[in-house]
Amino acid sequence: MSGYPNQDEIAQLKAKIKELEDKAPNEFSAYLGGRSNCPLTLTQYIIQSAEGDQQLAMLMNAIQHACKVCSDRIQKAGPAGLYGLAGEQNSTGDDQKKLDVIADRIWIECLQRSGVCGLLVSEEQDECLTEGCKGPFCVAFDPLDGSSNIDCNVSVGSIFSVYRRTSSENQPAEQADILKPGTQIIVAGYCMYGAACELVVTFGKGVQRFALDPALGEFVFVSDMKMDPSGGKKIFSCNEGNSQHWDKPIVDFVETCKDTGYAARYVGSMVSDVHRTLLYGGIFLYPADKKSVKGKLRVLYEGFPMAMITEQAGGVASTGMFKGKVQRILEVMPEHIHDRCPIIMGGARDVDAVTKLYG
Ligand code: AHM
Repeated sequence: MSGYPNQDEIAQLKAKIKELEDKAPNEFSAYLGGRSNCPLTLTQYIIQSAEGDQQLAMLMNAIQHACKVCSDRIQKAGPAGLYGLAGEQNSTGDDQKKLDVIADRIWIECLQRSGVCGLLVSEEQDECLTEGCKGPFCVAFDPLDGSSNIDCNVSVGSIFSVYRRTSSENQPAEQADILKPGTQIIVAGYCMYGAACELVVTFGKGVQRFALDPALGEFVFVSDMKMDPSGGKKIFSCNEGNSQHWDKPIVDFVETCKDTGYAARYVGSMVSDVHRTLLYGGIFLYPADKKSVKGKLRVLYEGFPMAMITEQAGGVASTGMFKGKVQRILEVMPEHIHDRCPIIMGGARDVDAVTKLYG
């Protein structure tokens, strides 16, 4: 007896391996790889995508940690008494919910403690935060998007965009370091706190989708996000309650949708509505109107990151008619950190149909 398998035993082992490989996918298949070239966990993906930039990897790990902590607080919000108003108003005059305030604290603490952020812009803060901040990145974020849905356990999300500072790191960062077009964003993403907690991210080379495995505490790869080039499902998503204030092209487009068998879907949380649009197809609109000539949604931490993700997934993101011309969202020049812009995003089939109506 040599202790080594003989030729017959080796052949039997090979046959056994082949049999296992040929089996239909089961609940463990995702964890055993083989579906994509993407690494299995978000942490692995961050390390790979940072391409040796340790500070960028630190930043992205801080962001994924903020999302995990927010997800945990949202899950426990009911029994922990975290629903309802905090009693304050945020920078743009909205009443803050308790969870808005908690999510804001979580994001700020995670980003500051990463040690690599020179400047932060939060929807919940009037001014840029630079105190206690040092490092090459500027991050704009909406810690908890979808305020109206927070207290009724409907999906909400966090949205973020990351810029690399171009000014000297020896000086404190300034507002000008982040008031730049979206074309200069290096990483954008969102986390959806829905039936599952999902984090979607782009480093400017396609879009990847991860889901939080609560047992592991890890975001695990789900799929690449690529919009159906044909436009996908015929779905339009907007708050039609504002239609009396819309301009004619938007009114006409939505009427055409209704006349041509489109389904209406509107959660009222941008993260959820855009997530569905990317996965199923169709179009999401929050256009300008006569009441709000710049629209409702904010450029730096809503419009830009979602536009970058949409474009990276193969879609189109336009402002519609804005300041006298139809613009690509990513080319808008923000004048103020809480600036707003109109948003029309989704597949080319539908977004181009809207922009054509402006002549
Ligand atoms: P918020 O910043 O107060 O949460 O508002 C942002 C939300 C988006 O998530 C959503 O697309 C939109 O506002 C819904 O607005 P409306 O309630 O006017 O339809």
